[in-house]
Amino acid sequence: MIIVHHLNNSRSQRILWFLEELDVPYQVQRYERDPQTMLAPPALKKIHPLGKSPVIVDGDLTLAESGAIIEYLQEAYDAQGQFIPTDYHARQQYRYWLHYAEGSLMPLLVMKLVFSRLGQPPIPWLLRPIAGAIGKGVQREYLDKQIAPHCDYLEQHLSKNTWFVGNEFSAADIQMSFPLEAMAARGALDACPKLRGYLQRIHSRPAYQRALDQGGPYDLLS
Ligand SMILES: N[C@@H](CCC(=O)N[C@@H](CS)C(=O)NCC(=O)O)C(=O)O
Repeated sequence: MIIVHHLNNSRSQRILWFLEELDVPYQVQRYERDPQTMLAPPALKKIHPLGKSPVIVDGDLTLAESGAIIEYLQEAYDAQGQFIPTDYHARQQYRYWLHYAEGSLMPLLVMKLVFSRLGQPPIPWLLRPIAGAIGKGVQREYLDKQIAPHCDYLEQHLSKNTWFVGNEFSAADIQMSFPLEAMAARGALDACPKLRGYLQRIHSRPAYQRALDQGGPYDLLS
């Protein structure tokens, strides 16, 4: 049986969701972030050297990287091709969004998170005011200016498409969900009604709801 090494409030929520969509049996091995550093516990390094989540184990295969896991699960368990487009051009779009989520969007969001925390522990208290000011400056002068065009781009895309690849739900939507949820949680989608509507559509899917029960509290939604 597939084992999902799942970290709370993390990208691995997507893997639980995809497995629920696929209706494939799996077990969840849960890990909790350190409340101070938000890092994963060292135990995850016993599963994969980088100690990040998600990681799945399926028989003799141990696989990390959510995009790679989603591609693998689609290939191995979606015999009917329910979650991948058949049309050639749609298939290239599918590939694009699968990579875009972690390759282009998430690095900016992670940088923003890191710089937003510069004025907080573990930075020594004497340095916090200056570190906090640097963090705000980098966000304002660089990151916010980089992220804004992505919001516009995605909002435009979803004003013409129900799902990321046209009008059919696909595994690319699962991969795109996490950065959009992270953006919504930080108020970055307040001016993006199409993206907020899209998030409502994915949250109302029964498989999404079942995955929440499996993964435990998912505070990105609150
Ligand atoms: N690009 C990787 C990123 C993996 C990653 O950074 N996961 C985060 C959870 S969202 C993590 O494990 N963080 C804990 C840590 O860095 O210790 C993927 O998509 O799987």
